[in-house]
Amino acid sequence: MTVVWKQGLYNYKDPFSLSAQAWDHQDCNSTIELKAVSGVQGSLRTPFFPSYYPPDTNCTWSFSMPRVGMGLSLEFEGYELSRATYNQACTQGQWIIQNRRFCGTRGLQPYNERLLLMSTMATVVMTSEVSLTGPGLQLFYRVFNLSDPCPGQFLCTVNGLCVPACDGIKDCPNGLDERNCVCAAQFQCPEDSQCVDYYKVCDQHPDCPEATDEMNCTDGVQCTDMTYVCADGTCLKKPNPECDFVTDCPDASDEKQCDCGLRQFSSRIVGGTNATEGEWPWQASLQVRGTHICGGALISSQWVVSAAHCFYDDSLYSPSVWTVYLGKLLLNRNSPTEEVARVQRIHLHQYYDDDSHDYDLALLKLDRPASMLLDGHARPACLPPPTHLLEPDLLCWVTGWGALREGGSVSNVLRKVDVRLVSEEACVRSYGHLVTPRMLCAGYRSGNKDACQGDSGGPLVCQEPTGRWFLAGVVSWGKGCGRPDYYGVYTRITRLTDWIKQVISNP
Ligand code: 4AZ
Repeated sequence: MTVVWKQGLYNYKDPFSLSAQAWDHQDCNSTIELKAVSGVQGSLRTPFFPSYYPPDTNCTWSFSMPRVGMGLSLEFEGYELSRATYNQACTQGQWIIQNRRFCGTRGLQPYNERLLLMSTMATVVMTSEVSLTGPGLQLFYRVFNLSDPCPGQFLCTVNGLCVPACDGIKDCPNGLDERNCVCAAQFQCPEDSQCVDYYKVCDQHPDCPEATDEMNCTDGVQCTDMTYVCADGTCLKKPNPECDFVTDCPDASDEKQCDCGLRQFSSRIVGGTNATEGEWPWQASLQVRGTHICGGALISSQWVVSAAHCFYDDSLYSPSVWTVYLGKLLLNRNSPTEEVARVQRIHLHQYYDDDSHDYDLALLKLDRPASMLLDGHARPACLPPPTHLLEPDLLCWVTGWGALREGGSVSNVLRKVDVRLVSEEACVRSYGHLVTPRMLCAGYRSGNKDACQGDSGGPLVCQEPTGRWFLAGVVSWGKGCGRPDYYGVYTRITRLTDWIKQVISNP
């Protein structure tokens, strides 16, 4: 091995040291027998993953399919393939799949390569050029039915992902998942294709001509993106059945883990009013050296969600600089009900993009659990499942210590303001394509009521008829504060629930 050091454009003043270590060669060739089941069957990794793959890597993976009529889906995270022209060099890895050459590129989105196979064999080769290395790559594989690749969903051919269809959110970059919908974000009566609002389904009041919206409400139905999935896989037609004090799932899983979203007493926000003690028990103040920087929301005894952009600065991406206050009302006064915790770990969403604010979500693990005793003032908001319906016009609340007007300073007392959820269509009318499926808009066309600087990372919560509060969004961005025609933009929690659950369950 030869190592050459050259002085580049910059004058490095600091000396450096170089250490070298010999590694055993890691083999990465294998043959994989797939089964005819749904779900991820395994993963492929470049040698030394998650470390960089070595130069001159050459991995060949051979798959044998369970039968003809099945396709193979290769699922990448933050890496995508595109067909390579015949003389194109691939600087971030070259792939040869079924004799077609692809170049991989790192990005900030998920991507599936779907192989439509004629035979029961498939080979996937990954190579890197003799002198090039790169961050370790991992992909998950599964088989799919060629005749129904995305059961109950829509196949987005741009990126190979299965996305929710006709739910009012353009998940596919070309928007085809929301085209040709008989009912957009509404229930379709099977008898005459009339459209009915989802909240009118299974509400014991017939709306479809033959009352089909009230049928099968206590049985399992075909799963779609609008149906709640019980732990045993049964899907329910009744909207938002989770934690509503009625057992709906055969295994009762819809009423498990429901210690959330309730206040314990029975009984920079623009245009809002002062909050009262204990009114928003999930609200957190995230502080650095005694200064409030961002809001957060408690979702379990040891986890707070906030916005990724609060931690993006190098000096702030360090758990030790942060202090988390729970049960606080006034910033300048210690309250007997408040709890203080330090941060053990900061997880930023791996696809967070500082330019677009896409995937603006962070999870903070506290160094100790919040007490959440009956007299403690810290209580978690409910985390909505991905199928939780939040319809446009729903009245929700945003809270925080942020500025009272654009350009103002933070508030000393916690403030609250009501905002209405806004359809993606209306939000795109004000912001154009700056709005992604991971964003949710709320506010009013006339402006005035809004979140502002300092509210970032704080909760947007919506109350279910049962009285429980669910976390719908996290304050993310917006053009100014309270301006007419510019809504507040929030991170859409239901699109990131799976990520949150995955981080929390993998300590
Ligand atoms: C901010 O600068 C900010 N009006 C947060 C929310 C909004 C605007 C700015 C929404 O943190």
